[in-house]
Amino acid sequence: MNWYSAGNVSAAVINIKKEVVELNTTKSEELYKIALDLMPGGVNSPVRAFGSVGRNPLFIDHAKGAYVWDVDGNQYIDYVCSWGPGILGHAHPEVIEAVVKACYDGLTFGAPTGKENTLAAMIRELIPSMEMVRMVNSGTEATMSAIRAARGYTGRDKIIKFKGCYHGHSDGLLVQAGSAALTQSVPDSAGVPASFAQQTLVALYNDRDSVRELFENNKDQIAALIVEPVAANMGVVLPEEGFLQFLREITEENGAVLIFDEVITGFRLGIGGAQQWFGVKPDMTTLGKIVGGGMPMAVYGGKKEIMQKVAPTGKVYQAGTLSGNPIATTAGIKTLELLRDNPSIYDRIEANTKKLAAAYKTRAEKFGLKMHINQIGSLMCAFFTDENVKDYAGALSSDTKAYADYFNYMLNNGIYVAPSQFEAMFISGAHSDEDIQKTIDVLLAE
Ligand code: KE4
Repeated sequence: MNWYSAGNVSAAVINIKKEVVELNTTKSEELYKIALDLMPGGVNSPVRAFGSVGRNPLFIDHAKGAYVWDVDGNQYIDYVCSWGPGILGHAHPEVIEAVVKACYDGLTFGAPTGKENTLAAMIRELIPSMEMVRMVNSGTEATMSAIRAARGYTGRDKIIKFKGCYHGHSDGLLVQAGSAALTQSVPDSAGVPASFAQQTLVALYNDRDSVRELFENNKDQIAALIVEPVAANMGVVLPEEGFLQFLREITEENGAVLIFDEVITGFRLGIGGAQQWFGVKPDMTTLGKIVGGGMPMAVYGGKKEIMQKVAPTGKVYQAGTLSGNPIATTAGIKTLELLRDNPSIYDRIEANTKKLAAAYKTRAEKFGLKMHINQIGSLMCAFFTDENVKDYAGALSSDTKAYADYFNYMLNNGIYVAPSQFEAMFISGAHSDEDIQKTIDVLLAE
């Protein structure tokens, strides 16, 4: 069965961009209709709206291990993993037990706790470049604050980011952004004053000349260069050999702060993240997702001389009511302990990801599909193009309609992958050999 036909969006479901039509009403549909009246697009984050896959969103009832269940009782093998935090699988018993216990001691104090010391020390042990850290509540806050610290440290205003990389939704970073900004084709968001965007220079991922040119044309004006060491918000695009080392050298030469946005890759590509994987040491790093074990928690940090510019020791102001709260730190500590003390998880999830990547390639050959697979560790992406996707233009060459058909085919067969071509597929320690085999069977079905 060719999923192009099998996955064709049934007439019974109307793309949300047009209207929600009650045809085969399900509980998800009912909740969605209510949500549309309450929240923009009925969601609290745009990618959840399923806007590019031609069907209305699933409302999730609960999740456990490798599975999510929607409110209609349908079970799916989950490869979204809440966009990355779920490396241990959903509701890991030891994480839940620790969080529930912590809740009885109070949810938030707005005062320092020993747990923040524990988590900060673990982060420094596992990612030594993070000599000093500050905890915040989202990846957006982490990247926004890291850039402010870099500006305060250098006294410079401009930053460099890469087209198609996504670092959250702070004004200066919503310039040629990836993730849902790319999916919704609003890489330059409305509401961002041109004066803000002017401080953000945009280079091309894996294109050294585009970086050199910006540094040459903005001598001594660039505070920082921020990069996803593995781009995972234009689909998954790997750094070419030596590219990260090149960024390390050119930022060093120009007195600019090198920021690795490891919100996705941190503790995902191994316990030391992408900087350990590639052996390149940034000046600052941002973490999110896994570091909070599923709770709202993110971190920015790096060289002590930079971080000491942050209030109250320095003049770079940044604050947060719930930053480092005892529940999120509990979830983060337990998650990192489980990963640190069971390093074999990384071999297992990488091996399973490689198995899946091979099955996608087999599918493409078997049915003569245009498909390119990028995979590293437990991250992968199936691009619907015959180009070797190694940059933004390559990612954009993908057939997003074919992706939508693939998404619906997989969903109709009990497998939940990212509802957008420009996201990553995440494999967790909870995905069993049977789950992987079922996924392969669905991929290779006639
Ligand atoms: P949050 O503000 O969403 O916690 O993190 C922003 C962020 C920063 N840096 C990187 C590399 C990221 O991938 C993200 C957020 N990732 C997206 C998924 N690609 C979050 C999902 C969503 O926007 O709903």
